[in-house]
Amino acid sequence: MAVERTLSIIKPDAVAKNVIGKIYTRFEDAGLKIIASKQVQLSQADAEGFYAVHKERPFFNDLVKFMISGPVVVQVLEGENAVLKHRDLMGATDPKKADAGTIRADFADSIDANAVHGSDSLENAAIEIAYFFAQSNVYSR
Ligand code: RTP
Ligand code: MG
Repeated sequence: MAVERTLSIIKPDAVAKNVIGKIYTRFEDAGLKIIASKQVQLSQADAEGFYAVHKERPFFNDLVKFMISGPVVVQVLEGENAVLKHRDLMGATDPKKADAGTIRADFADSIDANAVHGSDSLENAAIEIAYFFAQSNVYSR
């Protein structure tokens, strides 16, 4: 299996719940290395740009409003099969449908406030990582 990188965001609801460390521990326990990280308050333009693929979806405005409602923590995770491994750790988009023991089952309240984001493909991971981090701030090891 190939070593991959993926982009993870701890969303405002999970930051407000003070579970950044608990979520980081799940990444590390699964063998994913945090090779870049920052806490940031997204602007409306930042959030709209990041979620541009969802621009035409009915939930777009609420999603942007939620993502700028407080600071987020953004990180690059690196490891074997990182994209899929991270999606598995996150669980289903709707926490009511998420498997027990996943991040969303344990920390998310609703499909809107669902604790975390993760890239859904290797191709999107590269785009999303570049959206948030200069190459010089990603510390592969
Ligand atoms: P994410 O991008 O945040 O990792 O989540 P995802 O891939 O599991 O879900 P996606 O389809 O990419 O949707 C992005 C975010 O929009 C919100 N959403 N709301 N009300 C709805 O039907 C609905 N569908 C999606 C969720 O917060 C989702 O994480
Ligand atoms: Mg998505």
